[in-house]
Amino acid sequence: MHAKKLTIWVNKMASLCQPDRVVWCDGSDAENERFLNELTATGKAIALHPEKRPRCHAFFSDPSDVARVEDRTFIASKKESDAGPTNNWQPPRKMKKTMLKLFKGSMKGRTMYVIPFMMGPFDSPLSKIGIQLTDSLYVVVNMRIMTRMGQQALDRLPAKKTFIPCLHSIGHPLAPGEPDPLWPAAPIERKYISHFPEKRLIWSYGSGYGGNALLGKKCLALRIASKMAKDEGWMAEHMLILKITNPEGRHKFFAAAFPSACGKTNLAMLVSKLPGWKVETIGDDIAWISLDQEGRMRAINPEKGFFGVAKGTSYASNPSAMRAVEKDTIFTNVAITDDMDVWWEGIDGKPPAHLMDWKRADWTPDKETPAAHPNSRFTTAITNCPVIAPEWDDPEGVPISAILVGGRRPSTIPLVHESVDWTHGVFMGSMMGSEVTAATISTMLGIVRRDPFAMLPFIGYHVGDYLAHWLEMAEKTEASKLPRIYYVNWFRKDEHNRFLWPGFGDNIRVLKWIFERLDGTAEAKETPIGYLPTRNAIDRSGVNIKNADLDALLTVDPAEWQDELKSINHFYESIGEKLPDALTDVLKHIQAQFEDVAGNQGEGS
Ligand code: GTP
Ligand code: SPV
Ligand code: MN
Repeated sequence: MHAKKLTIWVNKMASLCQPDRVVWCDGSDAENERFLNELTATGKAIALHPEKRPRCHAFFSDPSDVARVEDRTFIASKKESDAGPTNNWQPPRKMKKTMLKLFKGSMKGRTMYVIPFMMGPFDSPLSKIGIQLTDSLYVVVNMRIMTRMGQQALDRLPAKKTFIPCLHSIGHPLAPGEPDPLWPAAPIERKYISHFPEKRLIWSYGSGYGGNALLGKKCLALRIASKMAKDEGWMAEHMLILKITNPEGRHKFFAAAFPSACGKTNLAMLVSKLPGWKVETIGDDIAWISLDQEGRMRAINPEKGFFGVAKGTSYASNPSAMRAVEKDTIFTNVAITDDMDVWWEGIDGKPPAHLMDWKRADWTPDKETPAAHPNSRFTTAITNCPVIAPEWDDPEGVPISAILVGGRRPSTIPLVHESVDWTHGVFMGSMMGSEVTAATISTMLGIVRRDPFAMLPFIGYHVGDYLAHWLEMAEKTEASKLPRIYYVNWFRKDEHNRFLWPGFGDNIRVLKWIFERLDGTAEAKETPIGYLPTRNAIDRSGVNIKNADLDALLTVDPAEWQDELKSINHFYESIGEKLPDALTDVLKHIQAQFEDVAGNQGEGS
């Protein structure tokens, strides 16, 4: 029955896109090897040094196709009010009409690959099956790393009863004899990354890069899943999941929402600078969270691999990621050394005298452009990660004790602060801001934008309804069973633009404070914005962090916060009437507390 539905859909899409042939992928090693051989034979991929990077390949995208395109990402819900002010809305009929024209014959001269994949552990009740049709072999070999792909996913179809259809074309049909570019794609104005939330359907046209094309990731596991989660009472979030163990051997699980290129992969694989403390990885980008029978929030990682930022990754900053990419890895838009190894800005050591840059051109250190693209990425299996947690594939998921939110904020936001209750925690998530990074194509790079729970580009419905959903989740259980919410900021700077906090492995010092707050043993002081650590509550053993720097990191400056609260209020107004009143109440309460403090100071001194 379900198999029949699948065949009918595949045939229908094949007659629309008119590929020369249709290939069903089984996900086997042999098949993968065949695909990679084909990709290297056509020059699309470069095989790296067989001893230095065994079974690793490099790809280089077209310079117009290097990141997610938020301007070309659409939510085609029936009603505009269901997409809300933060999404590009299109009426579903119009969207379909536009895209049907583009898809018609879009795979001519190419192969259509059918990729069955599972998001989540095979036997988890929360897992979903997706079927992606694509004319990009690059997408196929990446989806094999990122998802549980192939026959095993197909075998679950009768049990799951349904699948999420994901149609993808790079939008570059070939006339007979026409040469195939190394990275075919459609021009920006013809790219469409479209979601039909009510139909649970994804249509993506014109891009072969990352979240635009690996449809299990942002399209399915966040935009469509967030809508399903809203309807069904669970949550799909842009969060890493980690396991933290203290020196006594007790552990907890934390989830953390940071915007793109703001440190999720790094925190998920943190190598502790504090003896006895240990972090292990469950996931680095997406968490699906539901309430268990006891009323606790449990999370699974729907993915099976990492599509991580290469730039800035080094043995010094993230040794576990470096070890994960030593073998069986795909690199995209990195630079290549003369001995066929990879290189990027921020990797260990000095730049070599000569490289091939991400545009496949000669590069020497005097060249003004970077050798690797700022959004260069590695695709590697989670099982390659040396610090993977044993629970990573547990169908039940792991119980979450703390949710961290954060982003790149050069000022205002302290190193860490704790919410007073769930509603205040949701306020923290709702007001998140961050400097825009290269993970999306944007003219706003470096400018702070509001990004609630790091989900701004990924909420498949109205942002006001999304925030209401966060509040509703709490009504289904007891307050004591909910994770506590913390706001962290590794990116605060001094007046010379220097990071005040060492970050990376030293972030364990903040995780330790959170762990001990949950145990009720760490000290905190109350401020208008929540609980902050006292200076001595942050463990500085084995590192030289000056008192003045730590004091600056823990400063809550009333003048800065006046501006912040104004800016949050402005953002809230843009959300409109669907914004829950409870969040405006928190905003007013914080405002009033600042006024109290100012009043008291005036009277007292
Ligand atoms: P996406 O995959 O785009 O969702 O990104 P991500 O949130 O996983 O970000 P990632 O961990 O890949 O980090 C992105 C960039 O932030 C890298 O260049 C890191 O070097 C830098 N970064 C990560 N953690 C820290 C930190 O603690 N301090 C500082 N200063 N930089 C960091
Ligand atoms: C992000 O941008 O948040 C990513 C990379 O994780 S992509 O898969 O392109 O969305
Ligand atoms: Mn991400």
